[in-house]
Amino acid sequence: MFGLVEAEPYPWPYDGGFEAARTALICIDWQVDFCGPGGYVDAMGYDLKLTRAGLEPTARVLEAVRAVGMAVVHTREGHHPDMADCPPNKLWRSKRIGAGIGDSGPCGRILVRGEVGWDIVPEVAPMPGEVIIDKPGKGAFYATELDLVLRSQRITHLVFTGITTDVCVHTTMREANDRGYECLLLEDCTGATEYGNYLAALEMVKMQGGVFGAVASSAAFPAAVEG
Ligand code: C5J
Repeated sequence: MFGLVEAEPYPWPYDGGFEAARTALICIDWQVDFCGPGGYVDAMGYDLKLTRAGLEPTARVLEAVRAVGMAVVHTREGHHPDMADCPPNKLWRSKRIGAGIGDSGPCGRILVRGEVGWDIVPEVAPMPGEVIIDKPGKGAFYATELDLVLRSQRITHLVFTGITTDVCVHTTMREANDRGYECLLLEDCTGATEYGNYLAALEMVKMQGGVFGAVASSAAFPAAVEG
């Protein structure tokens, strides 16, 4: 049993401590399309420094949790090559801003499964045996086996890293919270396409006494795991 993590708005978790066997590190969408040159976020004209900022701290957290045998789950947002699982409104909006899902770019077809842009970047690449969840939406519980995988392993506590804070990380954390998982977001292991949205997303987790869980620095989390 590991002790409490120094977090806001309360020392995490609510139930006094956490076990490696009941906790998973969830790494959301660390894909070239969201943080690599020539990917989707780059095509939309955003500053990649913001979405790449969390890579180094996340790599350190991965090392710490793997050392104690904690489960690691990676997610990837993407669509089937025939786009049958891409809602027309999502497609239309992306094309409207000149970064059409399914269109060809420097990293292959944008947000399409199997393309270079859809791959997870090497800094935080999955290790053999780690679960990878492929999702068509923003939330990792929607239209995937994530809940079944977690419940089958009797996992009750989730620690989040990934991008983007205000979109796929937030959506998944909200979905997890509604399902009763006790959630922690590592603030330096995540980033958004706009810095103001990153800050706002952190605040939204913490408001109302921790409406979606708690937020901590990654420095506090490995300390808790190792301590
Ligand atoms: C977005 C994501 N931002 N992974 N996806 O479209 O947050």
